[in-house]
Amino acid sequence: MAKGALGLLITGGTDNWSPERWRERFLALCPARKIVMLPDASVAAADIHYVAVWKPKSGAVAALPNLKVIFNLGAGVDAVLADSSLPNVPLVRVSSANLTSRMTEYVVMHVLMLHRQQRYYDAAQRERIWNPKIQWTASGLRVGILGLGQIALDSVEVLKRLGFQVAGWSRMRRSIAGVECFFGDEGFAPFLARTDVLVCLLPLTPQTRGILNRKTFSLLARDGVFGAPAIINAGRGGLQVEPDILAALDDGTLSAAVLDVFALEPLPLDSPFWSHPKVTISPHNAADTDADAISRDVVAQIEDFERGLPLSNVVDRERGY
Ligand code: NDP
Ligand code: OXD
Repeated sequence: MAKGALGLLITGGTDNWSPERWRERFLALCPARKIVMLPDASVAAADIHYVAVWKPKSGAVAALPNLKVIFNLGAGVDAVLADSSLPNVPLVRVSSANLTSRMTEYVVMHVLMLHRQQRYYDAAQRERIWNPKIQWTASGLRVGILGLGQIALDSVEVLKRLGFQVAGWSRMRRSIAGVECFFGDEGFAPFLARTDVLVCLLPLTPQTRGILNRKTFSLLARDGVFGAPAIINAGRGGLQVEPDILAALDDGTLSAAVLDVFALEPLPLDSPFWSHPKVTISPHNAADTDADAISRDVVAQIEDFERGLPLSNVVDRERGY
């Protein structure tokens, strides 16, 4: 019997992330299975049993009557769940040690850049200014992480090892050695009140949308070493209210913003973030994904699924992550 086909619904991406490159990868891994880029008139919709998606167009997955599993090619599933016509089949996301350690590199690098005032030294170098600033110890800085999931837990361990005072905020109660854990609505304000650097590693859901807003910034600690708190967002652009970030930087509520993600990506050329002196941006690549490893995982999961074994990293559609 022919194996169920794998359809690809991949928006955007160049080089390693181009839809064609993904197709080549899957073909190399499972030559006996039909791999098609959808829509494809040469294959009956009923023969597609699996799809691998990245930001699929709304409605594109709904037209596949025998779909069994949707594989999202990244960790965040907000773009997939935004489609109200999504069939009710398991949605699998990426959760890998490789992605997690790249995210940890990003988080730790930017906490250290803020902590060691590296932006100041970059500017001073350009002006040939030799002016060492006060250097405080890591234990003097309170880092607070929004989200205590797969990615945050790894960052927490490295930040702790470096000596920072680390706290985290989650939906459910968590307990992590050496970390002050807060949860739910009640824990939000006390968590912010002890935080100098707010790192956002939340998924984008209806509950978390716009959480990085003026009210949130105003609740952050103001007695820290920087004088005013700083934020780092590597979750999703929809988590931040961008005019609020700009206003908070301009009136001194925030001392700095480090942003990897934006409401609109690519960031429009006329965005004030590009040239703002207190903003550090990167083009949504806090963690580049290892496409070869992800395709191997998708294929291994399909094979396990067909043997009757459970899928891993299945998203809880009710929770939205
Ligand atoms: P997880 O699903 O493992 O963890 C999510 C965490 O967020 C959990 O701790 C969860 O709480 C918490 N959370 C969710 N909703 C709420 C809420 N309403 N209130 C409080 N806490 C909440 O996700 P990952 O760590 O794997 O990934 C996080 C996000 O990082 C992804 O969704 C994606 O958007 C982003 N990402 C960005 C990348 C980039 O390159 N910029 C790369 C990879 C991911 P609880 O523990 O109670 O469930
Ligand atoms: C992801 C991402 O969610 O790269 O994997 O943003």
